[in-house]
Amino acid sequence: ASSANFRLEILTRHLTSAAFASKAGSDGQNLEWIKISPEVSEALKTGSPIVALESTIISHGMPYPQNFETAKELEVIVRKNGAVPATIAILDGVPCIGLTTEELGILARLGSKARKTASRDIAVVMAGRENGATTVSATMYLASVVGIPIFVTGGIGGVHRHGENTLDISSDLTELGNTPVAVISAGVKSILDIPRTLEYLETQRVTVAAYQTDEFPAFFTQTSGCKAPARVESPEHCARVIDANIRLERKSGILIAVPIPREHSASGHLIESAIQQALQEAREKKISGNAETPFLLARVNELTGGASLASNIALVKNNASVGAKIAVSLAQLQK
Ligand code: PSU
Ligand code: MN
Repeated sequence: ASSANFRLEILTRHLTSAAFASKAGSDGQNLEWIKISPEVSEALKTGSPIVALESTIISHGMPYPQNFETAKELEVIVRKNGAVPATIAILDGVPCIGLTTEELGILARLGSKARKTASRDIAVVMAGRENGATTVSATMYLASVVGIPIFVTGGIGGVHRHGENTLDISSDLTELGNTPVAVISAGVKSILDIPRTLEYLETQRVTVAAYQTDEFPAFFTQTSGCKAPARVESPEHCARVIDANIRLERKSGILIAVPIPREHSASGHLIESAIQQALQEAREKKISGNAETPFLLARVNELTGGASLASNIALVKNNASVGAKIAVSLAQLQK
């Protein structure tokens, strides 16, 4: 009964969105407020597995053309593992759930000219008919609006170092506290304060589990020195955790932390020292707020001669494969 309810809920949400969309489109401005691709729309109707993907990672997280190649490859990996990819972004003010290859290309070429769009920014980007690359918080929110329960990314935002003074805590964490979507990531980067990030996730009631490990991973490295609150062993195990949260009607999200594959973690310590230098430079240049994460990512990539980018691409691909398998298991559980 629970699975039938869940599917009904997804369908209702979807129909509601579609109704809103056509309403918005008939007001003479020819502007739909949300656009769901035909493929994603069909998958929502039939209860087929879907994986949401974010777009800030494309625009601000990686340089062109690697960002475009990666965006396309992630979709291929999701499909190979039996799920439908739904990359989410805002184009000309319209939140889009599922992008065409051409649209992925537009976003990849726009790079940081697209606005980095967190949850709070969605309305502004819509009203201004801008192009917005959605962060983890905005992507989660839009995925939940249409009823997609699983979302794959590289790393989430967190409590910044010195966050206890600056209050710079990514809205990814509060969105995780308020939006019932499971986020598959490689943990958080050590550009952030990992112990405080874990504390804050607990405060936000987020279910956090590490995949096949006891430790919470630190993005470029498999370990962070912090123990994960829970451990999951397989895609089926993850799906059971997600299914339990859905049955409980918990309104908060889930974070599944998948360590970077061992064969790609070799340069982890080299990258770690680059991170220290980049943090120092960010402080000297007084870079803060939402410019900090993109600055650090780009600078670490320069300092490591591209090694961090290669690791980043490898771990996101791995997350896409794990995430798609979880989506397939979840769809089976809810049949
Ligand atoms: N961490 C990464 N790569 C990224 C981001 C974070 O390793 O691309 C992006 C994600 O979109 C994340 C956002 O949601 O940065 C967090 O930004 P902020 O710290 O400003 O909240
Ligand atoms: Mn911030």
